[in-house]
Amino acid sequence: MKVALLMGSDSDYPRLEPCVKTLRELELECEVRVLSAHRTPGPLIEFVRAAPQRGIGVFICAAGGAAHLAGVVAAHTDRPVLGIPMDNPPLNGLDALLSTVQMPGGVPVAALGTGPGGPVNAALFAARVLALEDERLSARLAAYRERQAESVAARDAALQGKLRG
Ligand code: RP5
Repeated sequence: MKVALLMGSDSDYPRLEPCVKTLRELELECEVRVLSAHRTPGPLIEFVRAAPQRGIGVFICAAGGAAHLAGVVAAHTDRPVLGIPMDNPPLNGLDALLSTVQMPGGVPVAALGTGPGGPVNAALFAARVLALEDERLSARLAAYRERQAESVAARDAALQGKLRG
């Protein structure tokens, strides 16, 4: 199955590149679109309604400010929806975080953190959902985790070397 990464504006994209990179690293196919809950509500809903026919299993929705993208998508699908609150000024993401996380009961959105961890974790979370029905993806996730642990161990060894002078 595929992932859809939707964003409210192309101005969000530079901070979402780590999400795309992580999805690619896990060999997950992804449709990446600029679709806004406020500026293009009609095309957004058309996209969401047609998405299952194209094999989209999980939606990742990134938006800043009054971030309604994930909530509107969740209102039009039964597939899992992950929300990335973008850390835009002047409130630096607190506005988007609250808009994304405070959904009414009955319309679930899984909110990621604001800041650089959110886009990467959204990709990994989407992969974990799809890996429930995909053993090869599950193995790729295990390998990703292994590489991550090796990288931390290498950085620890480098730090120990530096501290010894
Ligand atoms: C949101 O408004 C977008 O997700 C973006 O984070 C923010 C600002 O959009 P632009 O004015 O840069 O297009 O809907």
